[in-house]
Amino acid sequence: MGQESIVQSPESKVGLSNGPPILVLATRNPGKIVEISELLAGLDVRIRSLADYPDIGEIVEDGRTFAENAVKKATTVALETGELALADDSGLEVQALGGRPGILSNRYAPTPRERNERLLQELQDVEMALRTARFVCVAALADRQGHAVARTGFCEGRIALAPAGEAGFGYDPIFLLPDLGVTMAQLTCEEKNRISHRGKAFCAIREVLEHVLAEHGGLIPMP
Ligand code: ITT
Repeated sequence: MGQESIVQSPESKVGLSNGPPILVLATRNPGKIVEISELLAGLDVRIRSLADYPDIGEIVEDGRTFAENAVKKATTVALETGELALADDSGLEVQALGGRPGILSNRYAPTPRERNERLLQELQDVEMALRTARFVCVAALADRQGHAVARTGFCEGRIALAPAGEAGFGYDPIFLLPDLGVTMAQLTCEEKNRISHRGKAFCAIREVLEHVLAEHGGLIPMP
């Protein structure tokens, strides 16, 4: 992609581009933005999201895996903005459903409430011992040359019999953490980040990001 097609950030447009590097979160999911911002706290970067780049259109998630989709989202946004970009592709795998909804977690039903209702309906005859599930998250970091690195995190649990809790987003109210006896939606953001798939993936990608910022001038070294 040529320089002329780069979508500028608000500060680049008004000549305020000096300062810590910009890191664009390549997501439109507000729940993810809250959690990821907390996971990146203390880094010497200026965090932006796609809300700051309204010219970037929908990125079609046509990969076969979480990793393919995460890398596609991160590289697309890094190339279009000319900045470092960090993407998250994530979802819920339910063992009794052969891993569904998996990479289609966001398209399983039109709204989060309907997705949870559909899942509870599909599992209505499945006993608690067989309601095992895991959240998966792939975090991908891409640089302005389109090179990308990805890290994966998992969180094991079960699908509850009924929703509980108001915090978090998506499937959190029906994702039971058997050791704690609560759903993910009954944890604070800090508690969720300590044990979640996203917390694990972003803790690992944060190490890569720190290295890239300190040693490589914002570029990911080629293997
Ligand atoms: P972006 O692509 O803009 O990041 P998205 O919501 O479309 O946002 P995904 O394609 O990665 O993101 O879909 C992930 C879906 O999986 C998400 O919408 C939720 O339904 C579910 N999900 C992922 N992480 C979750 C979490 O921590 N808690 C609850 N549900 C989660």
